[in-house]
Amino acid sequence: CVTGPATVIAAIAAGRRAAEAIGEFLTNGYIKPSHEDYSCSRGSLEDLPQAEFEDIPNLSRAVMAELGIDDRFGGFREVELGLTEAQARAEAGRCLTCGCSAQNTCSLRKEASSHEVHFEPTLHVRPRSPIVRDHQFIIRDQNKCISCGLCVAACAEIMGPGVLAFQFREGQMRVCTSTGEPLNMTDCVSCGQCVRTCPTGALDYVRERGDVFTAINDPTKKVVGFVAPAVRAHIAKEYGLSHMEVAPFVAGMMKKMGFDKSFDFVFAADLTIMEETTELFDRLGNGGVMPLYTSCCPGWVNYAERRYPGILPHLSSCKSPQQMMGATVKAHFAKREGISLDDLYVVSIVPCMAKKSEAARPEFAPEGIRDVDAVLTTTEFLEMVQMLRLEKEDIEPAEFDLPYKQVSGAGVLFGSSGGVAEAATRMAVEKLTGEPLRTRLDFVPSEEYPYLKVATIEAPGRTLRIAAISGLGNADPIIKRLLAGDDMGFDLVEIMACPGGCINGAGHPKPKSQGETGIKTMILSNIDEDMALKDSQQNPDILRLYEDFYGEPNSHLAHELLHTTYAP
Ligand code: HC1
Ligand code: SF4
Repeated sequence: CVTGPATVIAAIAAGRRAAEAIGEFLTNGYIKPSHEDYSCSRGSLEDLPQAEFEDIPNLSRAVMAELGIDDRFGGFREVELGLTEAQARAEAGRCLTCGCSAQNTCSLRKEASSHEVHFEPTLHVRPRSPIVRDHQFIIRDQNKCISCGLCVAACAEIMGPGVLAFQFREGQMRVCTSTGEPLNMTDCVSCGQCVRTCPTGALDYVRERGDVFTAINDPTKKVVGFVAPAVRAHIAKEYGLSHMEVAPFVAGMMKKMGFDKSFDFVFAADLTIMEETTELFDRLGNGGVMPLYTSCCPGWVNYAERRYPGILPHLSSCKSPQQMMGATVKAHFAKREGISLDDLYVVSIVPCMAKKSEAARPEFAPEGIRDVDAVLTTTEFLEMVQMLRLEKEDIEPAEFDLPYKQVSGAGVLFGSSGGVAEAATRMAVEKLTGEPLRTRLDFVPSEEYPYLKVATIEAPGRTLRIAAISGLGNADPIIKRLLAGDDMGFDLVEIMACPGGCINGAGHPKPKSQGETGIKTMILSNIDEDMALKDSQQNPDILRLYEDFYGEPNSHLAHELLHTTYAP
């Protein structure tokens, strides 16, 4: 284990130099230590992959958490890590640092304790298997694996791709890919649910928070952050905030953390509705490929590209809100503020791991400059808050910034399953009737497929049939029927990879109790209910953006910046 006990030992062995390295990171941003800076109780760290020791953020977090050091930036340099070996071993007997924010409520620890398994303060040394890095963001460390099978079940039963399996290798039962290929060559959709469910940290993901700290601490950079709809649901729950307190709290948090500008991602959800609903009407009016399938969930897009390429013509050409926001900030905001793209650093804060791979796609880096420079999960964002030692009372509520300040309730609904379809329907109904839709969509479960929610809206001259489904495995039968020629009479179908939608994304910390999905859905619904601005198409800042920059939905410029194509 590198980020757990061995880190403690490494830090102790390196003594003051480690403390200084961490202090440097916390005060100045990300720095890379050299291998010679550390030594390890298991022999030379030279034996281990370099990349593991380049992640100072993990190191600092591990040391802080495991040594219980409660100090802020300035004083950190003064900390002496003078523990005895016995103390170090006692510390090492505590939890592995598994990337889990629920170490004290960890189900594995509870289960172990209920079976009278005691935590012995000894270092557990096993033969070391190399860390597997066969995916852009997911890291597998067999040394920590206890063969519980939760990742295999999450992938096959919760999500659907089913790309992980147990295989007997080198005398051990191990979790591998079912085809034996590297993970990035399989139908893995990068959702990260296997990582989220892993109770030991055997599966983990690459953090980008070090890069974000570096940008924040670089005086030449303007750091712009935007925060996704579902992140607020988690933060409201975590900090005990009411549904209307949470957005100003998050904006205040971002300002305190050092972001130069903070925007609400919901603005981009509104922009997506303008583009996607216009596309829907265009397809309906011009005999385009129908039904239209949503494309804002990158896990779903990955699944369609890898497993069902035949469905790609049905996917909306709209980029996701994350990529629309990034493209708009880099093209419109940069120009308006006179900021060179070299000095602008754009960070998205999301509940999703697949958004990391989405932002890294080459088509979203025109001329080699990414529209979104870094993607932080909710977990990473809260880890940064924790590293900065920011408490609830340190946060002054604030407003999101101009020019993307106003957002609609419809955009907030994006964060839970059915929300994208509902937001689009609000605009479609207004287009058809001239009147806003003031009731919530009455989704009912389909008789054939229990996870499929269907709503029918009667408008003058047209009946709209809308469907929503979450969990990729749940969507399989619908996709297969479509590919066999049966469109089931739908106009618009929303698919979200994670069950329940983004509120259940793997970028959130592990749930601490049952029923969290329901609570988070309710928070987003309540926000929509209490917002005066309900509809994306009525958002004054969106209308101004079209007037000043894009012209109209689906304009030439909008197509260039806000739409994309898919690759089978
Ligand atoms: Fe989602 Fe979306 S709703 S994909 O679930 O369309 O991550 O919250 O940010 O892009 O807006 C996630 C959430 C998110 C996008 C939006
Ligand atoms: Fe399966 Fe998602 Fe993990 Fe990929 S990231 S292996 S699809 S659970």
